[in-house]
Amino acid sequence: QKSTESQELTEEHSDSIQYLSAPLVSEIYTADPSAHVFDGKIYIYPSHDRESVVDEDDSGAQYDMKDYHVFSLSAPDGSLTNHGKVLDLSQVPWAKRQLWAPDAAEKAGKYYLYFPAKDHDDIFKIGVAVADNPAGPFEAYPRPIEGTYSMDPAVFEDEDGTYYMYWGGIWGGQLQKWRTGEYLSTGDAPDDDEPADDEPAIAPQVARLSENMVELAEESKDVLILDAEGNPITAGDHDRRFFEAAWLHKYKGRYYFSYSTGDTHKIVYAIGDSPYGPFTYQGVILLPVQGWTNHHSIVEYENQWYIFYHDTELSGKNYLRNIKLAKLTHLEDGRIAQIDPLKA
Ligand code: FUB
Repeated sequence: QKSTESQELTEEHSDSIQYLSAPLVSEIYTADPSAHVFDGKIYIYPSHDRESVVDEDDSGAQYDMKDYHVFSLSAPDGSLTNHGKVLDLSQVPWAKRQLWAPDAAEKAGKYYLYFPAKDHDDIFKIGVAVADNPAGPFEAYPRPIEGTYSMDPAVFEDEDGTYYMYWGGIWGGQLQKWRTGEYLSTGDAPDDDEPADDEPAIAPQVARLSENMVELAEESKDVLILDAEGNPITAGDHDRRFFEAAWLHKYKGRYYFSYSTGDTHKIVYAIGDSPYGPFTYQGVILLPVQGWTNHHSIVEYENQWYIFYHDTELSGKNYLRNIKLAKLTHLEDGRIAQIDPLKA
């Protein structure tokens, strides 16, 4: 995950950039913000970026995170509370490194933190930790959730009280190494094990969660993302294919699956009529931010929708990010108005 044209551009003109929003947190670096309304407040579950001695490489080893912190906002324009550290790598027996983008869910007064990490064989899996309070601290289960792999979990509660977990990320996120149903790696280049450009892109995964919230209730299924003609988006279509950062929200009875396009740096979305998809590609929600990664969540608070995202305004370094938020608008026809995070 190296510099790109957009990254170079924003660095070159960094004095003149006008950002859409200010960083929410400046005392530590934060990224990948998953926001939820719990108890009338907005709780944010971000990654905690830090300087690391690990060299940058194309698998993203420099994103070498070791713990999670939780924040809450009394309202989108209200005061921010830092609830401190809620889980440390040393408290997760199965995990070796890289605590990447987490998400959280509430059920029956318990709070669940879902998080990816590389296990002791350096294979990404997804774990879960539980708390009595949205601000933690969280206690991790001793093993990853069976049937999960890769990274970037996002949990969606449907109106009937069913919970679904979406996950996956290609390149450093290893999703391309699970195409046979087992981990199979033919090389260490980011795109080794990817399909040919004209084949369907690698699909993110979805599975219903069990009643107990700490297991999958079923084997995961591919999340199909189709173009307007009903054909799968292809692996070579880097402007539209799934890369990482899955998120699901529901608006007026329809399911909106949004994600990052990775090396083209956009947050895009597709709409479907079932939480399992298929989803039809619609367009761009968030144009490239400053920095290589783009990762978001979408949440409604008092009849207004918001997107939480990150950029690198505070550090200028891809792996030291800061979270932000902006208003998000659903248009009359159900499409989402495009947001430009760099308002020049
Ligand atoms: O924060 C580490 C990784 O960077 C996340 O898991 C990806 O979505 C990207 O934001």
